[in-house]
Amino acid sequence: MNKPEVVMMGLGYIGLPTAALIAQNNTHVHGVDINPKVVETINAGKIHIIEPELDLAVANAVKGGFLKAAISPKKANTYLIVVPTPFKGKNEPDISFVEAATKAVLPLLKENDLYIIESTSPVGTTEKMMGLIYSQRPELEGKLFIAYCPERVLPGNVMYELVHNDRVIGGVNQASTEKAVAFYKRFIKGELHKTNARTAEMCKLVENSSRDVQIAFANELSLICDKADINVWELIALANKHPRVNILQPGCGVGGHCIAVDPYFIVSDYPMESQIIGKAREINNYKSFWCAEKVQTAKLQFEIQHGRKPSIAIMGLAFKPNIDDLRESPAKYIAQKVLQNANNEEYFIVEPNIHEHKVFKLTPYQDAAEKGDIIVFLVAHKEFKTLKLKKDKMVLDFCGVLND
Ligand code: SAJ
Repeated sequence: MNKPEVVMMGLGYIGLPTAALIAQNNTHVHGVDINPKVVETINAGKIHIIEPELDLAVANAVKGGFLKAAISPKKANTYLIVVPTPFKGKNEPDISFVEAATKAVLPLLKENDLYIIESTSPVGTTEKMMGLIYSQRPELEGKLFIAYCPERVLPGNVMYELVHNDRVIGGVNQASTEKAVAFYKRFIKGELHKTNARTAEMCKLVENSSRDVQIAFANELSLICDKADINVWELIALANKHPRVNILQPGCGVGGHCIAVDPYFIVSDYPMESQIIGKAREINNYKSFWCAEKVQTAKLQFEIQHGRKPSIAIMGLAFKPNIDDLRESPAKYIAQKVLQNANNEEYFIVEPNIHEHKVFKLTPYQDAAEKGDIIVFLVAHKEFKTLKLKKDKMVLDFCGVLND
């Protein structure tokens, strides 16, 4: 391959699609991942994650010679850091992957290079990495372009949103912002909004926190309505007829690797100020616990009414409707909790988007709905909306499947 123009540090859910997009535009990308299996898969023109249209994009980019993966970086002009930022200790962001990726590219940097972080990061991370770079390479001080540009793509629609979503781009100075904007302009059709690095970092955290807070409001309403004997979905639909009200949908909790995580990045740095953001996390976590308790109560009620143990259909394991992603899934957590409390009842576990699971024995959704005495809807998958349930079923609908 020609000398790469771009080094992509991290070939995961965001790094790989972004690398493929850049490569599709006839730009040589050297992708780096610490996992040799991932590197091998990509160099064979294949992918290790599930995302529509990504397989073709990667296959073409590799075949065309514009994308090559390796376990270590090479000299280039632009370095993108797209690695995970997990938790450590009690909900504190862990930027050690960002730091490790930065240390790996540090020796390769030269005057006029562009260094961009895309990983979701606590406010101040870009400045911190700039400090790290210049402490090791003092001769480059002020001669690099350094910026932060968060991704905003929705899993399942990544290839479209990568190109068409607006982006927020914040440099550590004006020149860095301009340089980063010029870079993204080559691949992105959405508008590119200029700001500084700290605001761009906070913007990403605030976008996901805002959604978390709004979902917490809907989940709180569902708890209130359960006590008040009101159908929460009907209530929300009616309230949303107001021209300035737009309440989201309650569910069995909030999952995924972004919305249930990013708010903690704010709470851990600004604990006194972020009261609503912190409380929203608590409410959304509590909702999953509450759902599991409701199943327990329903089991006891059934036994008292019918003089026998019920069979229970658990409908859905994914973290949101119509996907096969089970990571950080509240539905999976509830299923596990319900099974921990099992007392010789029969269980049917359903997830129409996956064929098999190493822990759960899966049952086709029609069979489970037919055989279960208690039907617990955890995820509003489209298949469940087609079910015609018999009248004698005890139904716990935590995600509004029956209210569409
Ligand atoms: N959920 C509800 N009720 C709702 C909407 C969602 O309970 O009304 C639940 C879902 O079931 C799921 C969770 O929230 O468990 C999150 O799902 P989601 O579809 O809201 O978001 P994600 O996690 O798939 O993607 C989010 C997006 N952020 C925003 O919409 C602000 C996406 O644009 C980000 O790029 C992504 O996080 C990310 O990577 O940060």
